[in-house]
Amino acid sequence: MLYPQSNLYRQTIELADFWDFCFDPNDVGIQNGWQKGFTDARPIAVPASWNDQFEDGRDFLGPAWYQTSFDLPWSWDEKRIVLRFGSVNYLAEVWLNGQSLGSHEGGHLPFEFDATSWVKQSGNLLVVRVDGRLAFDHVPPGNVTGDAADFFASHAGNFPQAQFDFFPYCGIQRPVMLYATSQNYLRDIAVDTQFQDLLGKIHVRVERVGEASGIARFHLLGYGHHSTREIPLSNESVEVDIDVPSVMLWSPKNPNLYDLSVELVRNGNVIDAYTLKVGVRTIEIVGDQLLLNDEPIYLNGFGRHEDFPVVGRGYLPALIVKDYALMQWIGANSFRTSHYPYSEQMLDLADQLGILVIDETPAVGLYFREDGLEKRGALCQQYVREMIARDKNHPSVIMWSVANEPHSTPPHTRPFFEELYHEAKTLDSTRPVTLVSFLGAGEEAFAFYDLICLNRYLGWYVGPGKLDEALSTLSVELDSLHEKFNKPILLAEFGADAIPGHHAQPPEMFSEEYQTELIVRYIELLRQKSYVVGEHIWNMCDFKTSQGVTRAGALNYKGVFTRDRRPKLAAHRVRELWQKNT
Ligand code: BDP
Repeated sequence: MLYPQSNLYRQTIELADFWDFCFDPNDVGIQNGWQKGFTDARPIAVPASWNDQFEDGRDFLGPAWYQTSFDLPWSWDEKRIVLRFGSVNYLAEVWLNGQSLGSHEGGHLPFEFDATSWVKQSGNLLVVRVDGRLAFDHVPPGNVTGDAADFFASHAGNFPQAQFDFFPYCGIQRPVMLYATSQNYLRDIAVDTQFQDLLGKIHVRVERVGEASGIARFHLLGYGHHSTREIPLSNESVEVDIDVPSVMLWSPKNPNLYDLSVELVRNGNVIDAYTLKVGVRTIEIVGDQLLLNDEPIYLNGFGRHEDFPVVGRGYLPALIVKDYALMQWIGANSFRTSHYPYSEQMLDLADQLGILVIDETPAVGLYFREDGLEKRGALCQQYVREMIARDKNHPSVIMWSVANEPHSTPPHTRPFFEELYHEAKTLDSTRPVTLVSFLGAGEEAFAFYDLICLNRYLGWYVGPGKLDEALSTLSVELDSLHEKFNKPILLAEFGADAIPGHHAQPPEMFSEEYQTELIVRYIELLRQKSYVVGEHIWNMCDFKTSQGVTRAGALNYKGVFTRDRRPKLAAHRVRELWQKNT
């Protein structure tokens, strides 16, 4: 899936504005668009979650209605016009001028509709129904009852009743865009890259729609290199291998990016074009090592969230810049998009700045009660497909994570995760695929995933306050996990809550000192294990979650930065360690 782009052959507008909005607590519903009976429409900012924008809607999860009107820019006649949503959480239904365009399930991933037949030059009315209510057959799940709820001991009874530990923000959370292309257009571009000595190779596959006459032209530009290739069109897809002599590889130290422009040309005229940033790099697991460009790489960084006051999980460009500035300040080289794919812009900047990303689907808190299992399985597959379709061309993305902490003890979870693994590998054989688990040796899926990602809270939830015990248990467990599965291990989560400004000597739980000591001692231990390929602290920043007795102020305080991005004591100590290692 190509992100909308403006150039001589494509044009994009963003419907970012104040839209009309109303809650529909009784699920009155509408027919063919905005319900006339809703008299209490109020302005809402798009994109942003709705929960923190009003005084009466924080815990209301839907359904709700959005409406806006727009005119087209001039010169869009004869064009194919597409309406694209970057992320709507959780269920979206869309009408344009009274016509249903379709629906989408699942937040954090884009979807689009061909609106050509329904859009007018002026006076268009766009209506979106959003339903973020939690349900047992959603992914991620919520409001689970019965036995399955017992699995979620730490979240049980929290309000809202999410089966995951972050606030279930709802709404239109990323940009809504309209874009125009010609009727013959580039549908998709996929690159994968290799190199041998100084010779880089970029394999490009282009999918296009429209008449089969003409050529596809490829320009590669950067670092003194400029080459052009032309391939005659015959099928719906075209492939080419481009050689890059004296290649400048992409890496965290040197995030070199080439410009690849693809043009569709007929009778000498360009009819569509798209430019993609391409980083030439390889990533693979060999033995106990993670190799980037054939060199071992150690991941130090964080699990994170897209989360900020007022906007919730809404797209906030300044926050993206700030978070990368903090990552660079502290010396992080990587993060995981826990527990859902982050914005495309977050990945664009990771490409530019040389940050390594483990890209994770929204499959968090999965449980395996029979009812709804088939639907949840289909959704997990859909998320894997949508995430890879969206993010496959980012050099910064070094790995796919199909799920976080599934409750995968029953036997039928094995085929479930085998299928997800194969889905990811079939779509992209160039990246390792992982699954993040708290089960340890009991996680059968570790047998066939490429890397072991383990979450551990010893000294916190398990053995609170007992750090010596925590460290020796962890050490033994890591060794036996490695012995059992014979794969490299990333400690994908570890940490402790610290209330900013709360101090204790000797350190005790919830103090900045205890968080610091726990993190530093974990890191020191991890560095002694040759098969450990990384440490991701949970979490980079404090973040909002449901209300419950373990979450003071409805915040998870495991950030080494506060929610407003101020360093805690741990941040300074981690910085000393990470700066030394980079
Ligand atoms: C882990 C989850 C993460 C939570 C964390 C915690 O993966 O989402 O926020 O625990 O409890 O199990 O802080």
